[in-house]
Amino acid sequence: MSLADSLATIVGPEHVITDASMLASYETDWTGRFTGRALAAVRPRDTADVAAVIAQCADAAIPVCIQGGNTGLVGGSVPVDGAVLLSLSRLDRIGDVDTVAGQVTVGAGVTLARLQQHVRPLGFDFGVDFAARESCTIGGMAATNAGGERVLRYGTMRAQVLGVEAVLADGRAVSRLQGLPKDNTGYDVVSLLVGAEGTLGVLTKLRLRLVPLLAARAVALIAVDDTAAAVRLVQQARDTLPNLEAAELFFADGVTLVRRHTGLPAPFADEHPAYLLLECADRNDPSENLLELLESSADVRDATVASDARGRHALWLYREAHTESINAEGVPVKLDVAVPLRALADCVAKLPSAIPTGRAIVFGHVNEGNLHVNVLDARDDAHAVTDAVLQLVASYGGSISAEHGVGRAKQAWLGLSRSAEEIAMMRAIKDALDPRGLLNPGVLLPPA
Ligand code: 2HG
Ligand code: ZN
Repeated sequence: MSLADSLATIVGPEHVITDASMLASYETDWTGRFTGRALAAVRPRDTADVAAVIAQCADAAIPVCIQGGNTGLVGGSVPVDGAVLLSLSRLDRIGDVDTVAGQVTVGAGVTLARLQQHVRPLGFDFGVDFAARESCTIGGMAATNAGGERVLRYGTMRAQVLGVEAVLADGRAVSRLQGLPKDNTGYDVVSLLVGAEGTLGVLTKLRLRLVPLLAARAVALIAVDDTAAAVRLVQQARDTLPNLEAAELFFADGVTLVRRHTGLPAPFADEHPAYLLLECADRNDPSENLLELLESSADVRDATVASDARGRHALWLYREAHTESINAEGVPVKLDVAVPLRALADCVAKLPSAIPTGRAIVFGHVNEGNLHVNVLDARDDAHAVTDAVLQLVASYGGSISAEHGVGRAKQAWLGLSRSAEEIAMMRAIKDALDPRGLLNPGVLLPPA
């Protein structure tokens, strides 16, 4: 029996896809930059299915590449040639909200938007949010330790995931879903699997911490002179606004692309070099404190504040439409990096002259010094552009990946952010848990 046939006995023939035209959507990433030819795409329904599929592939020594919403930006969600592509989209069950603990257990294939719809009517919210919410899955978000727009207040996925169920490279399942906030009983296997980019195990279920739903919100879009002014304002906002939730930075060239793609009007009568978006959230309308901040700061060139849902959404669009508006111009080289906040303005100023070719559109999450450097017209020079940006970031003691992961795109540069000793430690862990290198080969670490 072929591997595809034996996988069909586990998940049903309709969930083993081998037809080239139907495989295509699993084989290329969201940006269109990364692609690979899978032996088959397999769509298991639950942890037991995943365990059986992994065991079967291990028997046949066929690598397995794992895919959630396929919204990743570092080539970690597409297959390598000849691998089985394991799509987790059918693991989409959401448990009842544990209102006593403020927690919920969800399948890895649940999208962020569905989780939000599930918990919000009960007065809860999820601490991580970002623009790909309709498609990205909780499993993929955990595997990459995604961050997004609320890290300032709630931290990254590692701070939200209290437990996991996962299948290891040999098909054994581990389950740790109790969600105890205090639990000092040895190695933190949950945190190890979160952010491991599917190289140590397949996350199938997640126990999540929920946060209170704060429906009273105010968003300010603020025109500033430059990155340094934005950083000063964010520092002031952090010091004076306990309900500050998001601080996003973008620039005039990004707004031009967003307006071209979306048809949005100019945000202000005059064009400004840089824009800062601040959001506060609380139980009562936080606009007043936000307005006080704007009045007291010497860095505000112009500003507009919205507290109604429609107005807030309109302001957020200038920021959240960046990704699709840039993609509408061509396939960008996408580099998600972080530098210490003190170095952010300097790094942004140096970026245009640091890249050997192309046009860099920059935006990001300012409080974490997290920049999304999207370089257009540089696809043929992706390696040189990547090298230039990552070297610049490393020269500030920054990270080559702030929130998207290392994937295949940045694996060769891992040594810029991690010491040889740390990489050896990671390799030892990988070798212990996946000695034949069958899970997500080439992601994070070079193939064994
Ligand atoms: C965001 O912050 C995402 O919107 C995507 O992390 C960033 O498209 C990007 O480069
Ligand atoms: Zn981001």
